[in-house]
Amino acid sequence: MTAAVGAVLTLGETLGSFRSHGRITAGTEFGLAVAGAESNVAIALARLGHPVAWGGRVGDDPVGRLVLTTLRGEGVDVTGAIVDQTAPTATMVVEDRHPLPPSVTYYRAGSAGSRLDADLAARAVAGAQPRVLHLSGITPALSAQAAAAVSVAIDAARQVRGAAVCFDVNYRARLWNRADAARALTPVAVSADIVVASADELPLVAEGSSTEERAAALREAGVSTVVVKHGKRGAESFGPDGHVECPAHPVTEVDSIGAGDAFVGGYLSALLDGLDEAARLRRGAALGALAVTGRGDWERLPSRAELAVFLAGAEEAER
Ligand code: KDG
Repeated sequence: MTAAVGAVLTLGETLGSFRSHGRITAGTEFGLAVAGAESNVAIALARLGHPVAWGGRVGDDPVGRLVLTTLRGEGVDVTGAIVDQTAPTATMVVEDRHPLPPSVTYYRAGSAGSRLDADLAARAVAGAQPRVLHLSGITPALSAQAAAAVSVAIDAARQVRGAAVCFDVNYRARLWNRADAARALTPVAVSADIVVASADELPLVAEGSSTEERAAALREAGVSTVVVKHGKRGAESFGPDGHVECPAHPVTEVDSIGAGDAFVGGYLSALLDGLDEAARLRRGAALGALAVTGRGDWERLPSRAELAVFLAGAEEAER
């Protein structure tokens, strides 16, 4: 099987996520799920019917097999993925500390995913000829090799006519410090077409004393659109359509992890559908809202039909 040409391509590390039922003590039960910022975006797009491929490395172990079967089952093309015979699939433990936010511990040093390499990246881009290449700032935090693969992927995407590069800053304080992240991520951000960040991530990749100034600095450096996520307060963007704002959907939040990736999936879906910036933000906000209504990063993401039901505000059971 070959990758779907013209699809969205995303590269990164996908992990086994062990989510505790309550605080962690002896005997606490865990649910195993599949997580990873880039594959969350891929699943969001696949559920909305877009052809999408994920590339990365998993170990030859049960969690690696779960990652691949889950992504395949969600309709994500994984032909560009490699099963590494000598490194394990990364895992993370998510401690449910309700009513406090969850706490995440990563087990990914030396993982298969951290061995993402330039060869895989170049081949995945050449095979997919993507309309959109989506990358996140998590990957360069994993290893020098993974950071180089990100640059190679962007260079390769530049050879694909009409391809857009989307970069979500996704700073993870448990992987590196802000100074190292800023040094590594700024060159990536300025070589992207779309930069997505929360307001507190934006200073990592742009100079300025306000969101407006930082967005302007990125646009002067060549970025077409800067999208700023404000969580429960919605999102805004700065781009060819000027300054566009969008409120969040009020929903009851169960689990906020994955909301940002869901937002990106919705935003890119509307972009691929040829919709304007306001509609891109609206679809992003809708997916972000739906993602937080249940446990797991992506399990609550909608199909097209479910998205329509949500946007119509339906309250009655369908029966
Ligand atoms: O955005 C959700 C991700 O944070 C989660 O799925 C795991 O990729 C992950 C990470 O590095 O935090």
